[in-house]
Order: sequence, then structure tokens, then C-alpha cells
Amino acid sequence: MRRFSAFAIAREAFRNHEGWGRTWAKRPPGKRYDVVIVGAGGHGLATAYYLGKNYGITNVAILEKGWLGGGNTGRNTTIIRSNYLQDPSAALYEKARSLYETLSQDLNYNVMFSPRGVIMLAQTHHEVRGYKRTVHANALQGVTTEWIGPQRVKELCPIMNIDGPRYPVLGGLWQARGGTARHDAVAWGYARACTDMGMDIIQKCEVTGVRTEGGRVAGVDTTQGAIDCDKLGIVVAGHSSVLAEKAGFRLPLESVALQALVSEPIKPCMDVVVMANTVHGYMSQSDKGEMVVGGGTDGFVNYTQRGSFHHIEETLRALVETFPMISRLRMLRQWGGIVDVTGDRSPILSKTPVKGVFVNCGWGTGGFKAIPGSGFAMAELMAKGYSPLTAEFGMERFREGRFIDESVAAGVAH
Ligand code: FAD
Ligand code: PYC
Repeated sequence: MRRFSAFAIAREAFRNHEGWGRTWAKRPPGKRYDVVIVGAGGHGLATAYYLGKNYGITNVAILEKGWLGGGNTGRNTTIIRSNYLQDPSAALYEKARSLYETLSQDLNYNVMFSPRGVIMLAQTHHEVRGYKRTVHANALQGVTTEWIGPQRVKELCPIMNIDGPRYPVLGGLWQARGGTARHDAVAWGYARACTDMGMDIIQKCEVTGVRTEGGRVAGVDTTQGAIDCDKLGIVVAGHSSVLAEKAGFRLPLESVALQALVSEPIKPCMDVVVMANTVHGYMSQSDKGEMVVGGGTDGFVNYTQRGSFHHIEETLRALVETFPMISRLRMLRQWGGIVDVTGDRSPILSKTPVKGVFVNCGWGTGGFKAIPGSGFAMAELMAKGYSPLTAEFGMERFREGRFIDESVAAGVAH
């Protein structure tokens, strides 16, 4: 595959950019693969990529029922941070954040990682205590975060009203190397690299059944025919329970819609990401100038990938208190994604009761930031049967009561 470079771009400029070729190949599915990954979101593609890169496993198919990156990976608000409380989470999210730092070079694809800094506002004394505790935990875990006072918050984000009538800003949990990345580019970059290693990415190919023989996976049935495989990775976010049921086991997950919206583009006014969990909303400014705004999950289990009016009203009403200048902004687009939420708000990266079947799910409202680390660890688990990064995230933890409680770090109330 042709590599991107300043020289290549200059050369293509002289020939109408006709020499680039497809970003990922379009092929019919084969009959058999060493590994089949279900779900061409960021986590599925990253898993395939690190299987090839780190373990030389390239006879891999990634099956996607819709279009590549069209699930939550292409619907999220792109916040990247690793300021989690528990040690296993900090290790996994920090691995991901550190891989983001060099992902563009690694994939030879500009994922537009922007470590502009993330502030999680403390607007109650409870949050002050919680975030100070996280800063201490992060110091022990080797994750660089800082507790900052209200004046520093104001310096970092001058458009904020820190003296709000209901919830004045009491300080914040600041991660200077947190930030954002272009979500589509993350999916496209991994897809391009997977194609380059000879893997097949099959879109419009829904997995409708999982075939087993003697307790071991034999293959999958799809809308494009049967495909055999030695190992199967189920990486389908909000549809994980549906797929698990087809494989004959249950997952401790609830699927709900999470919504977001963007405003009309305006001049640059905010160069950090702000999350305000008490009033409940988060906001950053995209490179196009749109204010990217996110709210909470729907209060009922559903599979509806769309927005609803009361979320616009609730989220903007909350954010206007802290950012009065957005009161006259017009909102342009709104959407939803189906997120898969576990009881302890931590993901599941796990073997399953069916030999050869692995699951990567439960990222809930916060898995975009984890994509590179999750793929790295999941590939290790699938290739070697064990990964230190996934060891605590097995699905058996719910039966054994070994929860990894991240309800405060999760960022979105649910
Ligand atoms: P997905 O990207 O959803 O990919 C799963 C794929 O599986 C889909 O493309 C789907 O079509 C496919 N699939 C499903 N069933 C089948 C089947 N039977 N056969 C074949 N394919 C199938 N996280 C953050 O870290 N920061 C944020 O700021 C953030 N904001 C968010 C805002 C919103 C509005 C939403 C919805 C989510 C947000 N998240 C955020 C969460 C994050 O988007 C997800 O955790 C992450 O993208 C999950 O990636 P994935 O690859 O597991 O899932
Ligand atoms: O996990 O940081 C996060 C997040 C922000 C918005 C949605 N999820």
C-alpha cells in the first residue's frame, strides 16, 4: 500500500491524486480464517491490527454488518484520557493513551491526536474529594494528572463561568496530555493497516449465528454465507449480548443509547476539553469550529441509534450555566449510539465458556479513548491465551464479586 509522506502528497498533487488506491480492499469473504473478528469498530480493527503486527497472525477477517466505523466509533465525542481510579483500569487506559501519542506514525495515517488537555470539573465537595483521590491514585500508577483550583480552571478555559449560581467551579482534575483524536480516522487508519497486512474487511456482512463443535468454535453464519475459523473475537459494543446469545452464553450488560450533538461552527474559543459531571455535559471544539457536546444515556434499555429532543434541552440547559456564551448557539446535528454498560462501569476482555471465542465489550460510554490499548491487549489474549492487561477484566469477575468500580471515572452518569 502506498505510504503517505510529504513527498508522496506533493507527487500526487501533480497528477490529480490518482495514484493513491483504495484505503481498504473490497473482497468477498473467504471460506476459512485463523481468526474472525465480528465488528469493524475501533476495538475490532485494533485487535486485528495488533494480531498481525505483534503476533504475525494475518489470516484474519473482520466482519461488519453495516459500514466500517459506523457504530459508536464514528459517533462518539472523541475524548481521550486515562485518569481512572483502579490500578487495572489506569494500566489499560494509560497504555491506550500512550499508544495514541504515536498512532499516526505507527499507522502512517493522520488520526489527528490532539493532546490539548482534559479538565473534569469539580462542582460539589463530593467531587473535590473524589478527584483529589484520583490524583493521588494516578501518581502511584504513573499517570500524570493534577488537581487544579478554580482560577487555574478559568485560565485554561476563559469562556467558563466559574461562579455559577447553583454549582460554582471548585477546581478540577486536569490531565494535560489527554485530549481528542479524529474518530473516523482512527477506524480508517487501522483498516488501512489491516488491509496492508492482507486481512479481509467485509462490510454489509452480519453475523447471524455462531457454530460450535464439541464446545469449541467452528465458524460463523453470516448474511454472505458460512465462514469457518479457529478463533472468534466478538467486538460489537451495544450488540454484544445479542451475539453472545447466538454463541450460547450470557453477558452481564445493558445496552442503552448515548447521545451527542454539535453546534454550528464558530471561531476558536476553547482549546481544552471540559467535562462537567454534576450539571452533566461535556464540551470541546472541533477543528471545524463546531462545539461538540455530549449528554447522558437514555434512562431505559434500547437499541435506538438516534437523538431525542429532551436530551438537547437537558444537556444544553446544564451547560449554559457553566458556559453562558453557548446560549445563543444553534445546534446542527444530533445522534445516538448504542453503548454496552456493565455493573462496575469497566470493560470485559475475556475468554468465554465457548473455547476459541473471546469477547471485548462493556466499554459503555468511554471506550474510544481505549481503542489502541484494548486492541493491543485483546490481540495478546487471543494469540497467547493470557494478557497481563486483561487479566482483571474477565467476565467471571461478576460471578466472583471482583468488581473494578469506575463509576466516578466513567464520566457520563449512568
Ligand atoms: P463500535 O464502534 O460500535 O463497533 C461495533 C461494530 O459491530 C459496529 O460497527 C456494528 O455495526 C458491528 N456489529 C454489531 N453486530 C454485528 C453483527 N451481528 N455482525 C457484524 N457486525 C456487527 N468514549 C470515549 O472514550 N470518549 C468519548 O468522548 C466518548 N463519547 C461518546 C459519545 C457517544 C454519543 C457515544 C455513543 C459513545 C461515546 N464513547 C466515548 C464510547 C465509545 O464510542 C465506544 O466505547 C467505542 O467507540 C466502542 O467501540 P467498539 O469498536 O467497541 O464499538
Ligand atoms: O469517557 O471521557 C469519557 C467520555 C466523555 C464523553 C463520553 N465519554
